[in-house]
Amino acid sequence: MKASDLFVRSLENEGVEYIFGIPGEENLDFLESLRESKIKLILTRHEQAAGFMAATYGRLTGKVGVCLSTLGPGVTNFVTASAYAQLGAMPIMMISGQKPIKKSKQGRFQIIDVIEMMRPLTKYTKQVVHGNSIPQIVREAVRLSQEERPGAVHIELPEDIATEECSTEPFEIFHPRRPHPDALAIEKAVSMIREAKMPLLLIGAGANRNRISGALRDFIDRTGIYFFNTQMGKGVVDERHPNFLGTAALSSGDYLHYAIGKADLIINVGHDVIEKPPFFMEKGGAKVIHVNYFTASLDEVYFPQLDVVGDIASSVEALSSDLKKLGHWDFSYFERVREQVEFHIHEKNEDNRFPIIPQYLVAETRKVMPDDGIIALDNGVYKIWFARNYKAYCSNTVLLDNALATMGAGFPSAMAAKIVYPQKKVMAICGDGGFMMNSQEMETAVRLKLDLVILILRDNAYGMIKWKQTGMGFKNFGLDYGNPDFVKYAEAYGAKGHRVGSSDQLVKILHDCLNSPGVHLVEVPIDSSENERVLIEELNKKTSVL
Ligand SMILES: Cc1ncc(C[n+]2csc(CCOP(=O)(O)OP(=O)(O)O)c2C)c(N)n1
Repeated sequence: MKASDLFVRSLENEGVEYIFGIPGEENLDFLESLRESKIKLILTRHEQAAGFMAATYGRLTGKVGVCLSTLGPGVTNFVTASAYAQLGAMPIMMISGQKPIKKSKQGRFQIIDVIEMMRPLTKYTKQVVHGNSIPQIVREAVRLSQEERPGAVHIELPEDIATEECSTEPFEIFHPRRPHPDALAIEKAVSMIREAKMPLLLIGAGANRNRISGALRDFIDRTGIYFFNTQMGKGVVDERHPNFLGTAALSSGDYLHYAIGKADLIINVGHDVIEKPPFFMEKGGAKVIHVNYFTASLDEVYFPQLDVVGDIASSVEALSSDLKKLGHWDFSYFERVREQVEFHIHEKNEDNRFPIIPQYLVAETRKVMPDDGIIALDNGVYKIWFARNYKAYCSNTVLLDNALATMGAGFPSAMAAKIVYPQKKVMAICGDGGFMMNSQEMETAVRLKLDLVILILRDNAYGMIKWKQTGMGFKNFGLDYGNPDFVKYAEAYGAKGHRVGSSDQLVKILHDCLNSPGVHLVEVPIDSSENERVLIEELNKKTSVL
């Protein structure tokens, strides 16, 4: 069998359904093999977007998302997506082409050392030098990308190797069971939880996996323990639960941090240090139990006293079976914090001034999204508002990047979400800055006939940085820009463009767009004054509230 056919067969063997990307001439044998395969090629307009889409496919399915590029300039465009997947724990395989390695007549034209470039951004990066090693390399790459903690892998297939005749076969795949946590670690955790007076549960990104939601919900209901989450742990347990305290969108100083400050034990399920810290540990402060697939990596603000390592769902189930509500636990303070959080989050939901304010935007978006509808956020100041104020009801219904925190991923990840879940409503929510970083994918979305809404929050500036600039007492400089006419921009791609001209139009426009076919781009002007008023002034002077 030809090596490129063997490569594609090996991917089929792994259950790969899609390959996102842009081929170059070095991939033409691979492309020809793909033509005959049941794997679907999703051609994009930029490799970075293909990488974000593959990573989101991996994030949502737990199975490796695959993307393809040519050598040199194609694969350098994967760099940000690789970092995004690697930090955010999303299984992704990048395949890139290369000039012939045995005999080349092209000097160093387009050649950079891709393997070395990828090394710090991946769990595994390998050049194929013999066609017969393809099954082993693909299996190893998939195993590593999907194994906890998931991440990025890269394989380079040179042009001449792609044409070699091979005599090997794809491996048979056996899925290993994840190890149970150690019984002594569980015993120790149970006694720490029993001895605590005000234990609190934190749910982080790593808990956003199958099976864990139910186990955590059961733990909360059995013990009555209150919980909060990180931005990437949103929705693992329904945030309408009466014991939910809020999302730590900021690292300190929010209303929720009163509760964290009073807790004497935090049971941290699935958070690791790649996310912006949800709270800062202090010497002599609350103890932390780290429940994860791996031990905690330590830093100055995170140094747990106990690791419970193993399959997270099994760990949580084991803790639940040894615990119940205890009389000496006192959650009355947490209940008061919860009331404050709820009050402040909903305080301005009805304030319909125009341009709209973030609180109103979040509340109206929640109204139109079904329980299992997915919002995919880009990076900008609105991300804090959505993390803080938008209640997620189900796992993976708020896709945001609190790890690399890159701009440009919101729209491609919404496209991938729609491909994975065609029956669900999906909305990308982007700043005008972040949207324009991958807006060329409008063509891809229209070509794929995706039913998708893209909400663009227009403030004609890199607002998040402007907000910080003001906060630091600097003068306005270097952050304002112009924008295209977004309605015409959408129409130029064959999509539908809408402009929100008053606050009360917002819900109707979003609702209509979500319920009619095609790609809809909705532009809404946003008032940034609440960023300063709430996130700086109000939070700085709230000390007397509790
Ligand atoms: C690729 C990338 N470049 C730069 C940044 C730094 N950055 C973070 S938010 C932001 C501004 C985002 O502007 P916009 O998308 O318009 O959203 P807004 O904050 O205005 O709501 C910038 C430049 C980043 N996170 N990622």
